Amino acid sequence: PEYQYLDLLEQVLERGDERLDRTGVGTRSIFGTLVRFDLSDGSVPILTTKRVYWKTAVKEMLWFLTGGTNIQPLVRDNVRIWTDWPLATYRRETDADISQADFERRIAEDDSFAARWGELGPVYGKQWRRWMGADGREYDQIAGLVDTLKTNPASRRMLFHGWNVAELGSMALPPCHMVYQYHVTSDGRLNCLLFQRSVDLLLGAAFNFVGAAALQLMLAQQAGLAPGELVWVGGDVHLYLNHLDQAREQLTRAPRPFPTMRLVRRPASIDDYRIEDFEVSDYAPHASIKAEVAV
Ligand code: THF
Repeated sequence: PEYQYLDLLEQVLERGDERLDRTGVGTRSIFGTLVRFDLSDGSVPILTTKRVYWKTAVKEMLWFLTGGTNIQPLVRDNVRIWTDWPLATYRRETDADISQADFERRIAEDDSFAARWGELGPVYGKQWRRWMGADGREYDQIAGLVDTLKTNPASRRMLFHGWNVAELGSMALPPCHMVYQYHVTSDGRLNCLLFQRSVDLLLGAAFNFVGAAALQLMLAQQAGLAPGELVWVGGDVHLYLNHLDQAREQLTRAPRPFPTMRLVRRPASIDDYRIEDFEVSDYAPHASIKAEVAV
């Protein structure tokens, strides 16, 4: 189960270096960590020491794959984890005193409002599917990856990257989970190594594990492979100072076995997956843990 994750929580609590961060909330952080999850038995790292809304995390991953960078489709699908950043911009620039619910309603219902205020800039989806090259052409890193997985699985160049230096300034937030590298074993297992430069260990990490695992299942299915290991590497791994009590609470809970995730259908391409294609079984988590996200 999730002992490696719980060990990280404990390390950050016990010996994390405390300082003020970009958001003004303050963090305790450690630097340079690695966690391995074995997906070969069908299990996926959906944490059990609190309830994780895994469908939200999978929907987020599917949204990345569409190449979208506007929160409108997320909000219409009841995914609210990206609202805070556009909402903060809207409040700052218009001086409006609008609630999150009212802002989300306008984003969902009013296309021109969404076009103006729901845009995150050239974040994940743009870089993954339409990376603008110096030659003026757009590069689809995901299609390239699927093609290489099928045609040259021994390649050491199977990766995609979100850190487009020239475009960082126009992103609402530079990518946190930024490089995904893949590796195929001689017996046909697909391994993934994800490098994440910045890790909100209480809130974000749980989502990032699920998103990466879901993507690994989709890629494996498309390439006719079986899922192998998910190796997750964290750079600045931190707990926000307003998450310390929640982390302590989570550490009191005994982890349970990870659930399994199965794809119920084999879509024609990596672009054709829907949330209904994902089936999770034997998920028996502890109660959810509430925490504020730092913006
Ligand atoms: N910024 C910060 N500070 N933390 C992050 O985890 C984070 N992300 C994305 C971008 N910036 C970040 C946004 N992802 C939640 C989960 C993921 C997020 C943002 C917020 C969250 O609030 N989760 C709650 C509620 C879930 C729900 O409402 O469905 C939870 O209990 O898990 C990391 O990529």
